[in-house]
Amino acid sequence: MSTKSDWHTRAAKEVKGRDLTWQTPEGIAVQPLYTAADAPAEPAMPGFEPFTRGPYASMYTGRPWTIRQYAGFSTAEESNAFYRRNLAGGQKGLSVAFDLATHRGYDSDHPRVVGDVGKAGVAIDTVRDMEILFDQIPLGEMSVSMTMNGAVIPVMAFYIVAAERAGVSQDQLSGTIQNDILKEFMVRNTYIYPPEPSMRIVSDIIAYTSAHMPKFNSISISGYHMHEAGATAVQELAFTIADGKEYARRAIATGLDIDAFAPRLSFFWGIGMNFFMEIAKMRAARTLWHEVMTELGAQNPKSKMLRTHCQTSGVSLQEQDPYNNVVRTTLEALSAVLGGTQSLHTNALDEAIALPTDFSARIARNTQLILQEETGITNVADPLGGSYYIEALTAEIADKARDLLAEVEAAGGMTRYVASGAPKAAIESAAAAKQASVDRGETVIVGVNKYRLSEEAAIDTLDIDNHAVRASQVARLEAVRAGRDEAACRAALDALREGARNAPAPSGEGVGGGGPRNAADPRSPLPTLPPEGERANLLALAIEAARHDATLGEISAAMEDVFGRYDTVPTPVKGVYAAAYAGDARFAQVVEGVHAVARRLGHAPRILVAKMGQDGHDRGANVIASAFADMGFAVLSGPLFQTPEETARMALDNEVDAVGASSLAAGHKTLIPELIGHLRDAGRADIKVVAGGVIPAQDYDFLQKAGVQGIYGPGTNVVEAAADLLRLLGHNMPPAGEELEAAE
Ligand code: MLC
Ligand code: 5AD
Repeated sequence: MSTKSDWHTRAAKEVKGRDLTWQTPEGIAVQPLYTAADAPAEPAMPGFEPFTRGPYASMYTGRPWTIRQYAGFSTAEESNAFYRRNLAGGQKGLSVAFDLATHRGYDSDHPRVVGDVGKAGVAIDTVRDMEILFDQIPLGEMSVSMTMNGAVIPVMAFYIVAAERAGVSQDQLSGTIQNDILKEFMVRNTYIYPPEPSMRIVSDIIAYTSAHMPKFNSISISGYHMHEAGATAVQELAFTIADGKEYARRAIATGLDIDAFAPRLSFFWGIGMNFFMEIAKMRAARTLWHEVMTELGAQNPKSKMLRTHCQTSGVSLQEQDPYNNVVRTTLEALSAVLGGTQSLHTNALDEAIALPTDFSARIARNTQLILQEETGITNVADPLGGSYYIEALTAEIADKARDLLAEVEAAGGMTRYVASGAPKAAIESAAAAKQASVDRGETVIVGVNKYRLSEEAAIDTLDIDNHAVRASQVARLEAVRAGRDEAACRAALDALREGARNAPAPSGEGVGGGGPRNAADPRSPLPTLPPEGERANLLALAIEAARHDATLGEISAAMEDVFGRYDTVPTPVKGVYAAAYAGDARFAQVVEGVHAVARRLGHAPRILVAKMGQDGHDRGANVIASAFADMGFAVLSGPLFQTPEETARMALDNEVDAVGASSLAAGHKTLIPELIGHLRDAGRADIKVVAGGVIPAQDYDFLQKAGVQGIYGPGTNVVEAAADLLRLLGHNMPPAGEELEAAE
């Protein structure tokens, strides 16, 4: 019989001794062949502890995963109609995407959210909106996921009261609330309050649902957004499990019995293109969660059983040659399914450009229906169990994540680790390294950095008229306010404010706008909450306010009066991009160009990387800021959530030469022209304004007419974007490769 050593000899001959080891971004050296000697002992059966092979014994042979497409846009009426069309087309569970105004606790009539209402999700201001959103959808039967973290208290309250008005009591409601605030401070950025009161809110929701809503998952502990921000699989895995451990500890500290709430903790993974790694990640996660919950004293096996939702990766999808995205999503979905997911969202092919249309949503949904109903994949539980490679990779990724988990423990747990800024910086470094690898062509993306089409065909995309959405929301807000018992509503809001006061003493962490970075002393003791029975439950109080038709903005503001609102200023990582480009001629040429412009201006060209509106997607902005700084620009990173006027003021005060506006939440047509208007009014039309992010080609003309001088969509090479900016700043920058060829 042939041995592994025989194989090595033969393979080495075939490839003339070339090293076939694959070094992954996780630091795993993947071998070109795995055998029984590499795989750990046979794992336990699916449905048995530690659940590596899946939470349920029968897995998809008993019940396939839930096809749960995340969606929401415009008004409650329009989203409701979209949901009902999707359910008729074969979708099985609902998942609500709220707009960014709602996420950040603002009513649609608030002046800070003019560009955001109805854009990246549905606008919800009152219980009335929530009733319309679920009109004719039987909430006692349909499981509903709501992605809400910042404004989680009013949104849960609205959901419970809307169901109540439809005759469905809260104990019948099944579904999931995301309620995962720690990752918001790390990557997703839709927090409202500082970390400590935010953690109290998480605990209050766990306490409330475990007492009153036995079928409702109190949290969706999410790695997805870390994945999307550029985290490696090990970072996503370790930080997410560590977040889960932190939430469980907090809940225990308020006096809850672990087995009373842990069976309703759920997870959420991002699934990218590294096919086997993603499967191994999901299996390793179940193994590790079992370990963590055992360590915390859980007795009930259901407390130790990790159940998860997955979403295929948004960042892996491209604007160029967009039908390729159907293929990418199919592979990612297959990976999630072979990893044993309980629920799945498949992204639409127009992801890199806009929200899904009916057409693109249908293809995305059908991708799952075809996997479930045409391939036979659902007929065997954990079909990859026992694969030498999968089992070895599962063990290795789990080991690496254990090391990182130990680091988090040494730092005092995840709240403190997040406060130190360390995990955010680690993820940003991984993101910058990944971008450099794509820009250098080492990581191939078909149709983007290889096999690029000379001409792209346009596809139809969804455009939302946010002025019209805002007008209809404002009208409904006024009607609701006019029709309520004002005194009762005020009294309920006052009670909520009082309840918020009954909170742990602030530890000083970031209160007053400090930001989580370097704020907390990792050795300071955990703040002590009064036990659950002795303190007001914020969700219970908010339900009372919602019954009296208090709005989302009012409920959020009542708590903000006590907790304050939290701000952060990004501090991009340094040196990662330059290191990846060491010795690269084009990079050196751009650096030289920056020096030339600096000599002419008398200072390094100054650029403000700006985020306006409630769009907290900052991966792109951070990568740009980090890479441009490495190329010699003087980069100023603006705070998140600025109004156009605030951004203009910052540009003027700092005398920048250019503003780069990063937009990923569809606010660009409102916010960027406004910014340009403010610069012009100040007599500084000479400051160049460029835009980057998710901007559909059909908006280019509009933006250019408004004065935008460069637009850089997904798939832009960052070094070339810098070269382009140098051209705008008057430098005679040759196109890529030109001067180099001349020199050869
Ligand atoms: C399942 N069941 C079975 C079975 N499989 N019973 C017998 N045999 C089998 N093989 C039972 C379960 O026990 C359960 O009942 C019921 O069927 C449903 O199964 P489930 O596994 O709980 O699935 P589901 O209800 O879909 O719940 C999945 C979940 C949940 C636990 C992961 O948390 C969830 O739906 N999450 C979705 C989160 C989401 O959509 N997030 C979107 C984020 S988008 P019982 O009685 O035990 O309950 C985002 C993007 C952004 O965040 O904006 O940034
Ligand atoms: N509708 C559908 N999908 C959405 N996503 C975000 N908002 C919506 C929405 N309103 C998806 C995209 C994005 C990820 C975070 O969730 O795929 O990348």
